[in-house]
Formats: sequence, structure tokens, C-alpha cells
Amino acid sequence: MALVRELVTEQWVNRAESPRPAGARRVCYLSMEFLPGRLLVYTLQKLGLYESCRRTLAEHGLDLDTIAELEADPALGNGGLGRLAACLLDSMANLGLPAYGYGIRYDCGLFAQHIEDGWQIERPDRWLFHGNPWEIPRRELLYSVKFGGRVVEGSGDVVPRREWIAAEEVLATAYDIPVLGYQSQRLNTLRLWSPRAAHELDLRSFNDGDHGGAFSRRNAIESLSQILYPSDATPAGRELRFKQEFFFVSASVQDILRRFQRIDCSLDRLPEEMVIQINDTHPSLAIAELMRLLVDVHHLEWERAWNITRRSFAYTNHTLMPEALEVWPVRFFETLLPRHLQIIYEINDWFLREVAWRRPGDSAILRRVSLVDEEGERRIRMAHLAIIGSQRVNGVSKAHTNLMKQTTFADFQALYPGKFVNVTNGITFRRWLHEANPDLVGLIRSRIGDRWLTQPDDLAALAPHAEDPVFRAAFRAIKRENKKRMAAIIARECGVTVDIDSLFDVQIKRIHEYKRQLLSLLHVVALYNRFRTGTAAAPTPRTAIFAGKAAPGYAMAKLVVKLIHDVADVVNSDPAVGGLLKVVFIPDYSVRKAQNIIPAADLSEQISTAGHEASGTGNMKLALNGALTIGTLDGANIEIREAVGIENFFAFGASIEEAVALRANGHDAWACYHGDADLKDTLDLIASGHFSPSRPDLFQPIVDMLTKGGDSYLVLADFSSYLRCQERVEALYRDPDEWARRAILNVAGVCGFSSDRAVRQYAELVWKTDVDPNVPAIFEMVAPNVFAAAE
Ligand code: 26Q
Repeated sequence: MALVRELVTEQWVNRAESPRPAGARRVCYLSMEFLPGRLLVYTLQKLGLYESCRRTLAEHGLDLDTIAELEADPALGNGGLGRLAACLLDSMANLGLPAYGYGIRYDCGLFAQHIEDGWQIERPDRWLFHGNPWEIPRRELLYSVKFGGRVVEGSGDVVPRREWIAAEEVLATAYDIPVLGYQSQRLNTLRLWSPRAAHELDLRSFNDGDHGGAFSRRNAIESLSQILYPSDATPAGRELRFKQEFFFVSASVQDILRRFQRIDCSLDRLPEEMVIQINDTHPSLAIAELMRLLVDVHHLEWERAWNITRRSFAYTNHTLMPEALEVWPVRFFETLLPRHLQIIYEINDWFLREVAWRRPGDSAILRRVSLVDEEGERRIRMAHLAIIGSQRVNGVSKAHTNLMKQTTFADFQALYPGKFVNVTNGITFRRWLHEANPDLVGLIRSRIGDRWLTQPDDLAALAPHAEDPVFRAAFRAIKRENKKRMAAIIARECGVTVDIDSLFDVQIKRIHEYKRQLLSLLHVVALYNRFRTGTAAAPTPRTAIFAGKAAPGYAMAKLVVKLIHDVADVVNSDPAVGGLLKVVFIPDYSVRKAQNIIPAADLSEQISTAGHEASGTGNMKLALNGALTIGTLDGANIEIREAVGIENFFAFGASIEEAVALRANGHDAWACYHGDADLKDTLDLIASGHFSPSRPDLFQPIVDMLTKGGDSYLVLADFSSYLRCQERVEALYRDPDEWARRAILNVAGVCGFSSDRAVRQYAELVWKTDVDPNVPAIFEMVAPNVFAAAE
């Protein structure tokens, strides 16, 4: 690993900073989350050294894949949002775009998931325990980040200046991780911040004998990067999350300004040289922080600073669920960021005056668009700050962007037409096909070569080969081998033997009610019930594979994990089933596990309640590896279905419009229950305690939520449609050759969902840069031993 790292960083050594390509802005991608995956094999592949390295090691009796297993998988993210950040960075490097990723070097990533008696148990993820061979500490990059205190009126030449007298100071120091382009010369940087005490120990307190106090202040500082917050975090501990967000954006914005000032001295040119992309609202305090630095430190007038700021930022929205839109209590700002609160109020004043002028007499719109939510406890609406402070706002699929424009942010769309654009998500094929599925890559290469690794649209050329029976047979053999490998992992991790010729039915993602793991589980129970009652006619053998983490504070999601396990225990051992149906839960889902599971999948479950999944990216990864999708018309599913052909995609359930109407008119869960015998039997069986004999009412909260609770995610509403659709799936699976034909058409058809395409669209619609993969490589960064020249 050390050797490979040297090979990469050698490239850093050899280049000094050069100008950016004509028209290109340097991209600064700010994200609280990154899920880069392991780097050893991936880096060797990018350098074109994988095969030779493998052979050489084998000659010495060593197995590269065994060595690769020792590497930690950085879990610095919850799911799709963090992995998207990694895919986009990969593609920027591949396309020769100068980019920095900015994030936090969490000491512990997302918790490690253990299962005890079917319950999820969280343990700390100590990914840095053995060190991280890929990171380069940049000790000379140190920024001061301040909190608390008060603001005083200072003396200004023309207007009075405000001075923030902070109470607390923390230093942020950088750790750089290389982001290498595929066989390209480009080497970008993922810069992760870690806190350090400004004064090694609070010496005065220490000498006064207050040892505990001195250490507890130090602990408070270190806690800034101690853990990554789970996506459905409860309000407890939210203040620390707020501090984390500010810590990371303050260091990042200071670093961006420092880098910019090495290039140009007129701050007015910042938006021409750089673009700061914020990954959801989590880094949106950066807008207020840039304003503070420009106005308070660089003494720019307000309007000039605002003009620079809003042309420098762009914001990607990843959710419209009201409970997931970030709002921060004003009291957090009062105690921790008093100067930023003033700045936000001033931005709001300017903004609301503009709106009042454009919409005279409409006071309701002022209340709706204000940065301040005045109802109940006063809170700052971070999405509004992000929209106002950005040049562009993008959604992550066509459906999501339309919803954004038509519902949640309709007022802003009316005020700023043209600000909202769509960039449908994508994935890097180099990770999700080339590294994850080498045998399939070999087969594809034998027919169409491998230019698709850098020109993903070329994968479309695979489509005609779907009509070739020889190719189909080879494709099936590879899928079978992948399933065999997966079966071995299942046997090892779950202690369950599965039939590799059964339909591998895969649902892998964060556990959340809107993603509806429950819907596929109810289907499994309905199938099981038919075995039990002897009414299963010619069933297609099926293995239902689940993986994913539930946020620790999300009781319903954790109960679903328990239900999956309890159903698995009963179904897997009931002789009436005869091994024709198996259920497994693969613990501790990660990028690494995704790379193992995805190549083995036959069926991809993408069954969110329509209108809830902004895009989904697992849907793309599974289709790319030759799984057929069963999915709702939600997020990117809609575009994937059109791209692969509607006949090659199993769609079911209420559409976005239908889901809205169902809710508006009051969805009648009880009518669904009484109207479908399978559904009634299924829910009754769960409610009877069949899967939890020692605690018969254990799953009552789930049954109640679906029935008495009104079934907010429309599980019962979509159940019948889902069951009928699954019957069509089974019928097709009984014709393996036709199944393979359609699977191949999925591989070819999904070629447009690469993150290379997404990055080109960002460049065109959001960053306004010229991206030319053939531009000579330009390096901004050099190795640590030539720091003087480094950015
Ligand atoms: C917020 C506040 C406090 C603590 C945690 C959070 C938090 C953290 C992570 C909220 C949300 C997330 C993650 C969201 C996420 O992964 N969203 C997914 O983003 C993908 C990439 O665009 C989409 O494909 C998915 O549809 C979307 O769910």
C-alpha cells in the first residue's frame, strides 16, 4: 500500500501549479460526507498496474485480493449523498477538471452495524485504528475557527465595522487524500479537516489545578470530528452537528480564499476562478462565512461582497421531505455564531425588500420565503439561505427537479426563473463495473473493447449483442459465478445456505420508511404464507437479500431490521417452504459490501413511495451490473426506465401525482387491508406473533402504523400492484435466456447514468466551464515535500 501511495504522490511531486484550462473554474465540492471506498485495487487499476502487480505478488506466494481485504473502507457518509460526492470527484479527475473535495476527517465514521438476536447494535467504526495510508497530513495548513462571544461596533472609515470578539478558538488542520483520474494525468485532492486545540492544553487552568477543566475543553474540541451524524439524527446532540458544520465550512472557505489569492488579488474575480458547490444544505453556513470574511476581514462593502458570494456558490438539493430540510434555532446562532446571525438577518433584509418591491402587497410570500421561520421557536431555514446565496440550484433527477420547482421552492422558481436546473445523478463505471465485476468487464471487452471506461456512452454498443445467444449464455454464466461467490459470503456472514439458481432479489440502502423495505418484506411474508397454507403454485425459487443501516434513533427502522431477521429465521427453517424461499440480511452495509452484492443481483428493488426518492443511485449500479429493476415511478427510476426500454423494467404502484392525490383524499388503509386477502393474511400473521412467539406483540407497532396510523408511505396502497408485478418478474425468470437478454439491454441502456455525464452537465449548466478530456493535465497540487510550491 505504501508503495502504491508513493506511485501516486510521485505525480504530485512532479508538477507545480499551472493555470486552469481556459474557461474552467476550479471546483470546490463541499460535503459533510464522502464514501470513497477502498483505494488499493482501484488505484492500481487507474495506474494500469493491477494485473502486473497481482502476477508479481503471486510469484512470491502472495494474493493481492487477500491483501486488499485488509484495507479499511472509510465510512464517512450515510449513503447516497456521500457516495455521490465520491463518484463526482472521481469523474472530475477523469475529465481533467481541477477540483478539491472538502470534508471532515471523522475519527469514527458511520457506526459499525452488529446484529444481536436480530436487533441492530451500533459500535464505533474505528477506521483510523491502523492509520490511513492514503492521507497526507498538511500540518502547515492551519486555520483558526471561532465560536461564541459577542459582536462589537468597531470603527470604520465610512460605515461602522462590526467586530466579532469570539470566546472560543479551534484550529483546523488538513489531511489530503489523492483523487486520481483513470489513466489520465489529473490528480485532484480530497481535503479533510481535523480539529486541533489552539493552545495545547489550557495551561492556566491546568496550573491552577483545574486539570479536569483543561482536559474537558480539549475533549470538546476533539469532539468536533469524533463522529459522523446519522441521517435521521434526533434533536439531541444537534448543537454539536451545528458546530461541526461551521468548523468544516470555515476552514474550507478560508482555504479557498487563500488558494484564490495565490492566483489573483482582486476578490471580485473569485467567481470567475472558483465555484463552491454545496452538497445539500449541510455546508450552507459557508455562504455567511464568506460574507463575513469579505466584509469584516477584507473590508468590502456589503453589495460588492454579496455580489461575489452569490456568484461563487451553487447548491445541490437532495431531499424535499419537510422533516429533512435543515433549520437551525436562532438561539444556536446567538450563542455560537452571533456575527453570522447578523449577516443572515442582513441578507434577509435585502432579500425581503427585493421581494416586496417585486410582489407589492403580497405579505404572505414574504413569510413563506423569509430566511427566518417565525412560527414557534425562531429558526433559520438553511435551504432558503442556500438558494438565495447561490447562482444555481440543482435537483438530482428530472422528477425531483420538477417537484422542487413546482412545490417546495415554487416561490423561488417564480422569483428566479432559470436558477433551478436539473442534473440527474450518475455513478462512476470505473468503480461500479470495472472494479466490482471483472468477469463481466472481460466479456464486454471481448465484444466492444473498453473505451466506455472513459467514454461511457460507448456501452450502448452492447445492445445488439443481447440478440446473440452465445453472448447471453456467457453473460448468464458470469452472473451465476458472481452469485456463487455471493452465496459463499452469505453462508459465512449469515449462516444461511442459498440456492444460487434462485432469483437473487436485492434491496440494499439506508433503512427508511419511505424506501419501503416493509413492502418487500410483506411480499416475502405473503409468499411464505402460501407455502404454509399449501397454496403456493409452481413458485420461482427466490432469495430476498437485504442490507442497510437504520439510524440509531429511528425506532421504526430498527424494528423493521428486527422483523427482517425474525421473518428470515422462520422462513429459512420451515420445512413447508422446502428451501424455495430464503431471506437474508447482510450486516454492516458498506461500499465494499455493495461491490460484492451488486454483481450478484438478479432483481433490483427500487420501491420508494413515489415523490420521496430524490434520485437513487443504487438503481443505476444494479442495472449496470445486469439486474432488472422492479420499481416505482420515482426519482431517477423514471429516466432509467425510459433509457433501458419500458419493456425491460418492472414498474408498479402509484405515480407521483397519484400518491399526492391519495394522500389529499385520505388513503384508506383499512379498505386496502380488507380488499386483498393476501395482504390481510400477511398482516394478521405478523400481528399474531408468528414471527416473534416469545413476544407476540413485538411487531404490533408496525401493523398499527400501516393500519390505524394511516400508512403515510402508502405501503398498503401499493401492495396489490407490487404483488402482481412480482408475479410478472417470476414468470420472466422462468425463461432465463429472455431474462438475460433484458438484463443485457439494461447494462447497455443505463450508459447515460455515469457520473462523467453528470459532471459534464454540472460544468455546462452550473459551473459554466469548458470540459475537454483531451486538455493537457494541469496540476494544482504538489507533494508535501515541496510545500513551498503547493497550494
Ligand atoms: C442532516 C442533519 C443532521 C444530521 C444528519 C443529516 C443528514 C445526513 C445525511 C441528512 C441526510 C443525509 C443523506 C441523504 C442522502 O443520502 N440522500 C440521498 O442522496 C442521493 C444522492 O443525490 C439520492 O440519490 C437519494 O435519493 C437521496 O436520498
